[in-house]
Amino acid sequence: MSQHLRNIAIIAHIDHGKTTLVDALLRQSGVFRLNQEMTERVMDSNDLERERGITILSKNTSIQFGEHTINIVDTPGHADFSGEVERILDMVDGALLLVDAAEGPMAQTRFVVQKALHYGLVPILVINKIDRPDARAEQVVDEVLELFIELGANDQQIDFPIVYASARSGVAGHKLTDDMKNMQPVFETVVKHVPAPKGDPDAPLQIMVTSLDYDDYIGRLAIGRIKQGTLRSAGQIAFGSSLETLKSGRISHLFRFEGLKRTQSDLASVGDILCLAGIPQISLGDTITDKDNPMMLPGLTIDEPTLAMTFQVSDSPNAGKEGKYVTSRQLGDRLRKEGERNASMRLTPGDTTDTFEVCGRGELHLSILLETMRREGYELAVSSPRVLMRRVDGELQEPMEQLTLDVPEDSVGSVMERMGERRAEMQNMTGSGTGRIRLEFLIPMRGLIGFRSELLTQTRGYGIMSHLSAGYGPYKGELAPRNRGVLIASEAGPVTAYALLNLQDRGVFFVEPGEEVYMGQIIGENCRPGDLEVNACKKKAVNNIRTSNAEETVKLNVPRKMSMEQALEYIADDELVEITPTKVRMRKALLSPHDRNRVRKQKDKESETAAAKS
Ligand SMILES: Nc1nc2c(ncn2[C@@H]2O[C@H](COP(=O)(O)OP(=O)(O)OP(=O)(O)O)[C@@H](O)[C@H]2O)c(=O)[nH]1
Ligand SMILES: [Mg+2]
Repeated sequence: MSQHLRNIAIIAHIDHGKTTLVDALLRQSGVFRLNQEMTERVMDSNDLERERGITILSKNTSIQFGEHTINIVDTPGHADFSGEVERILDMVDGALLLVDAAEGPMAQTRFVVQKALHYGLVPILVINKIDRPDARAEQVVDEVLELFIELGANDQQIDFPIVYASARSGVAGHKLTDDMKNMQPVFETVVKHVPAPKGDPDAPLQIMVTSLDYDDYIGRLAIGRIKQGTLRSAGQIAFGSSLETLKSGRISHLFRFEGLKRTQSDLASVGDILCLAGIPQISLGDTITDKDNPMMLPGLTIDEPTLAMTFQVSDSPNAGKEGKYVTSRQLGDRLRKEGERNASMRLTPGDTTDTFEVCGRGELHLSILLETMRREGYELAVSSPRVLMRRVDGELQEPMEQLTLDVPEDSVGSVMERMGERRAEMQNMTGSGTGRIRLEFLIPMRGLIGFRSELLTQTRGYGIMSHLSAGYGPYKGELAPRNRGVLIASEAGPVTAYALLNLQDRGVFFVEPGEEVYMGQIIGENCRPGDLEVNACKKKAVNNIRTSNAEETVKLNVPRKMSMEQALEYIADDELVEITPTKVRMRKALLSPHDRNRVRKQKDKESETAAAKS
């Protein structure tokens, strides 16, 4: 059986078309009956993935090609999920490396190639999007070859097969000039070049748990591949991370992935990728093994979290009005449940019983959790993200990122200036002769927070950025704080057009007439440094001159609407983002001006005494 099995992962930089390629493969393998409608990017199955058009969780599927079964793992391309991709590679023997025919290899391409080489996978290069008018397929092949050489690939690895494709149109060919009709060349190349799984089916069982999932009815699910041995459902097994700590358990359900479904099975052997239920205490990186003759697999490396945020129940005057789950017990339970399946998330109790420290891999990783919770009906407040530093031999170190920017020529100057403020060091600058420049920097992760929206402003929407973890580096010193203060509501009530009109020259507003605000809420950006309290609820005194509300609204500037992510990046240390199922608001952590004054005075005093001492 296993000589007809192929296990592959699809890896690439973000948006190079991985999920679209899986679509085309599924469609052409007859998983869908002819009259069955198939949505686009069917593997991006959760709501958030569909809305954002990105893959967040890797997913398994399998396809029948003649007598061969091809297990496919679609992986996320965003750098925050690199750890997940790395674990997946432990499960496969080959990888389809997708590269956009116009963009060429990008930061994440480099990362996945490095890992694929490290795991000794057989790579197949798929030059995708050859239908793009700006496609430059041949040149991109050379660039990929250079990348392989630079990353130390051996002769055999450099000799990778190449397929040209337009995943969106569902066609591929071995040569650019081929008459392309379908995805057959991709299937053929996989079957021909990727080896069948090796391993002795009669040896003691070994499965490495590479992903976790959760099912409301059967509980925790462990996903992994059989390295050796044979597994029967309802069988007794042992599991754990070392021989000394092995526990015994019983598999209640054994599933395989088939098309888009999980199908129950009662026997599995070498190379099969499985989903197992019945072991609630199992963790990522555990080995599942024979209980009488246990044999361990080397553990997985799981990325350490780099970013922390404080989650707390909302205590604003709005608390409890918009959400379904509002207590700290509900919040704590939800976060603990998340910890069960979200491998790179870590949860610790905060300073008070109402706060929780949530650590994750990056801004996107944490904001996706927040967005998911918000949709489930949670109401909460969160602090701005803090980078987790570490101390090695007395030296303070911080996480660094390798940043690649692709910007129009005329914005290079202003972008470089912003990079300087954010303590980035330029490492490379190349022009493709098309009016766009590629810039590479090494930048502290702190400096990246909030940069995406700034880049879009600086480049009028034409800038592209991607980044990749570059480990830890020495602490780079303080970054300049936000250079503008905020406008804070001094009164509670509905915002009036009259008040906004009179306050317009103070700055930009985040609220519009009619919106309810509360004291201490951040309602705009001051055009000067320093915070300013304003009354945005003031009503017009009754007089003889009549102007209608509508007239005033016309003269108002358009408010700046912030998404949840923009708000998280925007807030300062003494501020919070309040998230409810219907709204995202920003607020001062201390709502009363009196409290804020007291804290400020105390801080001033402390720095005075510190200055006097030194
Ligand atoms: N022109 C063209 N566009 C394509 C092709 N394949 C995919 N796309 C488009 O590229 C975009 C990204 O495609 P996805 O399949 O979501 O890319 P992905 O690699 O799965 O992205 P992540 O999972 O977020 O890393 C979508 O808008 C696709 O429609 C292609 O062959 N030609
Ligand atoms: Mg995808």
